[in-house]
Amino acid sequence: MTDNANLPTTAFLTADASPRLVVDTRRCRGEVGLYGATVTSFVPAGGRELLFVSKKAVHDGSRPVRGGIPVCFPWFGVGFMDERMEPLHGFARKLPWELVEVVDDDAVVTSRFRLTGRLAQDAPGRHLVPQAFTAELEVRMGQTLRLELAVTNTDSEPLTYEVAFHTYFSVLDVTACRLHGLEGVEYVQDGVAGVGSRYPLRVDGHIDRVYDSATQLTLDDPDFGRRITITGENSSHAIVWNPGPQGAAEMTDMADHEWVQMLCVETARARDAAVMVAPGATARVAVELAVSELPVGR
Ligand code: TA6
Repeated sequence: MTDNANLPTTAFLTADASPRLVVDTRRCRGEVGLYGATVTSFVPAGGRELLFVSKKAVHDGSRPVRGGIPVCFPWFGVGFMDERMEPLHGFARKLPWELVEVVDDDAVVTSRFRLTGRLAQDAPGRHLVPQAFTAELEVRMGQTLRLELAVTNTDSEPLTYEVAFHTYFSVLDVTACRLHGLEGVEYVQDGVAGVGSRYPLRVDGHIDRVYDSATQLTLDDPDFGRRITITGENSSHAIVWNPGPQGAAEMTDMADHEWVQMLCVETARARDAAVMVAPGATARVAVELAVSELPVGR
């Protein structure tokens, strides 16, 4: 669907080189780029932007946008096989998805984006996951933001895949934030195992940890006075990533100082918990992001 005539009045497609679905209702405003089906903005009514997008992000479809919520699929990072799978984070975030439908039920605008194995046939890395599939990303924008990836195995062979919602949260100063829910939880960083301390996580530089966690997390940002609640469904891991000053300086699509303004808290189904779907079956993984006022004193 690329025709604005079929959209509700609360949504429209931009007609520029990087087409985006823009949703504007009394509950929220948001944007989803068709390239990678990447949510790049979500602003709940009366609130501020939830998602970080770098000022140096590239929006011409030549590479994933540095920010928003790229969908890592059909693998996360270097993948679930023993050898390194390329490209990093799978091919889905580097392909245009089809917009299937947009429905406004008054409280929530639901948009659906589709990527099939056929659309991905020429993508680098496709041979690593060669099965026929249909992936459908449902984006629900209301008072909260909910993403669900439903993958149907349309092949005669079983399908194994990983998925991560690689969410970049916008924060005023990451060093003042606290991430709750990973206390005492096991993680791996650079191949080395560790365990979260008994205190909420503070980030003051580079971090790249894959936590063995499927529980609800909360990110408290005292400077913005807000709490973000991150609820995964059918997920297995939480990834916390910030490039730190040196990492940001090395990236061409992130400004040097911007590491302070973002924190990735990713919701994934990955590694030993990769999804296995039988022929004809569908599997779903989802995340819901809700914003509330930070209780006084936190
Ligand atoms: O999910 C964390 C991570 O895998 C980091 O290791 C870091 O490289 C980040 O993702 C961003 O990856 P990208 O390919 O978008 O530069």
